[in-house]
Amino acid sequence: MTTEHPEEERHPVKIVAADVIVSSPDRNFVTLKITTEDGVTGLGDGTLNGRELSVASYLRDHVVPLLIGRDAHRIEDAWQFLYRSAYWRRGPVTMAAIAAVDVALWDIKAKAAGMPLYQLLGGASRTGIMAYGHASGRDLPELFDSIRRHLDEGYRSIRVQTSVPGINAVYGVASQPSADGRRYDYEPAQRIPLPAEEDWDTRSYLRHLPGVFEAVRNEFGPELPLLHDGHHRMTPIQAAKLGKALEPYDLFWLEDCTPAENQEALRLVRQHTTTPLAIGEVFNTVWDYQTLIREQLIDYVRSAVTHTGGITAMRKLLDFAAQYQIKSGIHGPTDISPVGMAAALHLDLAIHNFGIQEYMRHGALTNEVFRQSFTFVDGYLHPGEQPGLGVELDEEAAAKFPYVPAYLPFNRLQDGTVHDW
Ligand code: EZ4
Ligand code: CO
Repeated sequence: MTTEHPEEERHPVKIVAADVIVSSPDRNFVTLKITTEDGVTGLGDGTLNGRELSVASYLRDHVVPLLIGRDAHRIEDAWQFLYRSAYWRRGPVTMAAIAAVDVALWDIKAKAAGMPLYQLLGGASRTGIMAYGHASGRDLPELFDSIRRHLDEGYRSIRVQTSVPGINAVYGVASQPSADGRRYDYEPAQRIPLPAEEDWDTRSYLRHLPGVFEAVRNEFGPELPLLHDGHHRMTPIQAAKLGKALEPYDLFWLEDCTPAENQEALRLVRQHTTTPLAIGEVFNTVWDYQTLIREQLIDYVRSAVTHTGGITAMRKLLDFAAQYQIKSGIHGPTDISPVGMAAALHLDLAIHNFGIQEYMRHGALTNEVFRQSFTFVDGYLHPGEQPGLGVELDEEAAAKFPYVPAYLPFNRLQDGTVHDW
């Protein structure tokens, strides 16, 4: 038996630099690059759509000074230190900043091990990651074309969003006019100085949507997994009514049917419908799911690695969910950078309770700034076999695209009342 503490034999690998890079190729991204004394670098994503500079400041002004000199390999300790030592816990800005650090440290650890990150998370539990794409249309012919295009691209699961008669601008519809002249769909943040005002009427939406799903099922048959995003707009009883009305069309999930910071609302929805429920893209900790998971009020966890404290926190959240047969549906819009997306893919591949992964393609400029190793073949994603996350940041390219103010839209009802967007 040795009397020496093994800790004394292991040399820490010190963090010598942490740089916050804000770049706006097709949209704004906040990237953290951590460098160790032996020259290994890791990337983390801290992008928070429409509030990017708050995370950049949180990192630059308050987190980077705490990182210098720390041991890059003590990831759990860094996570707990950043979460607990701030005293002020949770919130999207804080948790995106912690996520950026956490993912960058996992990238470093996996590079140091010479392995793709998923290997450190237990290795692959499957051969590929089922992705869903976003089809949309202002009317049925346009929607059908969009679904066909996605099927041609290889997608095997499709989210369906549609315009609603009497409403001018509805979330998720690619071809409707956008205030900044760009394609409007999954890139709803617009590069304009004030948030665009959109209109909403839940009764019109509830009347229109079941007919659209009926038409889609008639056209594309019973097998294709179909998803829909309610984007937080319904009351519990409205959501219950929609879930019931959609039951004949066998949805894979109905997402964000209510603004779920009131977790108990889902109890009411659940009593009325067997349509599977997905929630949580705006959540940022496991606590936001406590009632939802324990009482089995949802079927899919929608958190993003980028907004929920990184790999470390997501792993715990998804392991908790697994005890209740609740699966992952990790948020993957374009406002998650390729770095955040890669982190999600490594986790998707490793966890047992994988459900589905949202996948929207980034623009060409984004792919110039972030060089990626993931693949998308026949509807399945794979993070690739490069050591670490498999993403490299071209800092020269990033510097060509300075931050551009951009805001998500907001909703008003017909009488002028601000509504959930
Ligand atoms: O509107 O990420 O399911 N996906 C979504 C996204 C969100 C954006 C907001 O930044 O709801 O498109
Ligand atoms: Co959503």
